[in-house]
Amino acid sequence: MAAAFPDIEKIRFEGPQSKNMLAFHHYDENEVVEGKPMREHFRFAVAYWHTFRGQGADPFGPGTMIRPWEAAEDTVKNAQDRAKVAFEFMQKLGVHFYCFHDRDVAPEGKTLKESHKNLDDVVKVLKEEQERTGIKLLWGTANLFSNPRYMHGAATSPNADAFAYAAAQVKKAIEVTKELGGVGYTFWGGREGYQNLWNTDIKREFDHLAAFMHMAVDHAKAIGFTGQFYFEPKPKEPTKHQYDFDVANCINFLRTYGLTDHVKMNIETNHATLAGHSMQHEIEYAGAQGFLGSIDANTGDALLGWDTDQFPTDIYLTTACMLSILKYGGLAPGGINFDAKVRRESFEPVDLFYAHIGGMDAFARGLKIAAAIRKDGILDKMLAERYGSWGTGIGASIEAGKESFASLEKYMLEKGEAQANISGRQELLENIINTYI
Ligand code: XUL
Ligand code: CO
Repeated sequence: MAAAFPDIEKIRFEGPQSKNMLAFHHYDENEVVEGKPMREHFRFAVAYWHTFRGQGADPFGPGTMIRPWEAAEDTVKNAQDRAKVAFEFMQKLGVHFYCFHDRDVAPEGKTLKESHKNLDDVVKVLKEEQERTGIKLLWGTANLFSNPRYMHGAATSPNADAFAYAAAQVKKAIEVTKELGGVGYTFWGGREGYQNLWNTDIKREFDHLAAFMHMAVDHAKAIGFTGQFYFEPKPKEPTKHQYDFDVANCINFLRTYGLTDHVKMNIETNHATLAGHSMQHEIEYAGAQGFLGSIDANTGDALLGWDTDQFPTDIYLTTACMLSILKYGGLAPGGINFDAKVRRESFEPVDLFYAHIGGMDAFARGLKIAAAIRKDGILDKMLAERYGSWGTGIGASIEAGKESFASLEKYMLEKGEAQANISGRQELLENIINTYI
């Protein structure tokens, strides 16, 4: 097969002064930060669905993308050729992981049997390409939302046959993820939610979703798949209300249904903002509760209300992400998957390179800035001061579990008034962060 990107050489690190925009200015995969090379901090992954299947269609018009390797018909042969294009792209970009849905990599057949076979035929090529390049699968997943059979949901469909079909699809998706040595498997509940409460039995749907995830965990055990499961929160789109609303909501679901030993969070930036949170909030919430797994890196547009999945270029955002990720000990075996698409007007193949290079450079800068902030210890120092009252005296005694309402009433009756508060210093802190950016 002829090269798909013949004019593009391997993307190299050239440093901040370089004017070459097909080079990294900040991402040097071998640069060691906090004792680890950048490539290990990030474990960047390309999202097969956006980068190799995104056509740029929107509700107002069809796709615009020029992708010379695409044939008129979605055949297994074309899917196999596309897989080779994907690996050429990832190798030239210098990314070491990718993620896919079953239906991104291989066409859905007329029957489940045919779909399984199509998938196996493409997985064969993916495996060869992985061996040839050393690129690995960060996580696999199943598309349980495109086919009309899933119009009411998959694991939460009122139609038991839709549930059964989804189970068969996920069984196969976990098996091919294992076959490819995938280090994770993600659940994103494409249509697991509701549009209307008058026709919805919420309790039953939650029970079904939990039963479905338990079946996945059981099957993984049965076949010896030891990868990490992830649950990816998103509050809305396509349904009005998704059951996997945000990190807090997902953790509550996992706890309620006894799934906490098996599933961590895969947190996506644009989903966080759709939920009215920042990405930093979501990472912190997951990290604080021991559920930080992996992230889907992208960004929304502050002026548009929907899931635009743009590539992240905002250094302030990546700095906040990396500060929290470093704080909780990193992402491995998870990573940073660019669940992001080039915009409809960026229709040439080279735009795929610019997009990923920009995202990787933005995270590299975020990492370096976060490491510098941590090295100076300024945030830690201010936190220690703010919580100083818990280090000694009554605070230390409460934290040690030695106090009660009665003892605290006695303490306060004797003391008379709480000690004076200290300033929150938000403006100072924001200014300090800006001195590093
Ligand atoms: C959808 C989304 C998905 C998941 C994988 O918004 O983020 O692509 O990441 O199913
Ligand atoms: Co995602």
